[in-house]
Amino acid sequence: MNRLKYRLPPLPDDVFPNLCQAYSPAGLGFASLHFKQQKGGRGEGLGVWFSLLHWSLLACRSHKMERAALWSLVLLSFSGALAKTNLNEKVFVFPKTSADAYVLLKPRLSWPLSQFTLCIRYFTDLTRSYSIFSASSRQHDNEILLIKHPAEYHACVGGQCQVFIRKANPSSGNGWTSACLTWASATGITELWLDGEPLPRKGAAKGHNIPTELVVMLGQEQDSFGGSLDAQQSFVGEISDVFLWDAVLPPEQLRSKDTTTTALVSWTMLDFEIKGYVVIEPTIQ
Ligand SMILES: [Ca+2]
Repeated sequence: MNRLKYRLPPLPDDVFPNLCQAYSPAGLGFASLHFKQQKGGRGEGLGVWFSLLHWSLLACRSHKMERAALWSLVLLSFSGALAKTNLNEKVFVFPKTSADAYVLLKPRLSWPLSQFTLCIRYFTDLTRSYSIFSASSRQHDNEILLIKHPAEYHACVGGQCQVFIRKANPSSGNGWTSACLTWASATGITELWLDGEPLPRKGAAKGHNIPTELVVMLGQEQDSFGGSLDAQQSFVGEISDVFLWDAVLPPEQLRSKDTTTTALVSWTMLDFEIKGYVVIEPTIQ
């Protein structure tokens, strides 16, 4: 009796063969879309679901698998495609200088970006240059880049970089820096906010659109599409609260560090992959 309690619902007899027939071609279509856009883009998530559904239905038809097992496959495919992690109250620790430790983020852009806001918090005692956020495209290794040099920040969009200099001493007491970068294609205007305060605005890449196919990295600076990493620009320390929006957030929201707007990259629903020596730890301050 106990076993019955955990059984998944069976598919109705008349629906099952129709599903097999209807989803076989649809599954192939979505599967090909998936393999064409493996690096992210419209339809990838759907592609994963339907390709798994497709193969499970084919297997089911040819090998007469139990229908309950089919449901498990379908449910598994959905849960896998939706796996995202809430890293609230957690940080990525980058423990040491390296050219092979980083975190890949997967924003899954549905269309080219004509504007964005990037926010990130970090904690480091590095005195050399270090990358804070690096997104490369096939056209530009510095498609979106925020990098700190000893005396200045460089913010790049579409391969065009602007220098930002913070003259006032950092006011935050706990050593963490909160940085937000905004950019709008229509004007090219680029804003860098540090600890809730804006620096004088600059402009770059007016009229540019950021392509959907990006490799987004924390911890390293890319000098080619997904590679050419330099240990001397690697990040060592802690990174938290990473968000990327496809909008320029208004000043009041940037001042208050309000992250409630739906984001392409959200720290509370993060799709990521750790490469090399990077550790997730609870926040300690
Ligand atoms: Ca670069």
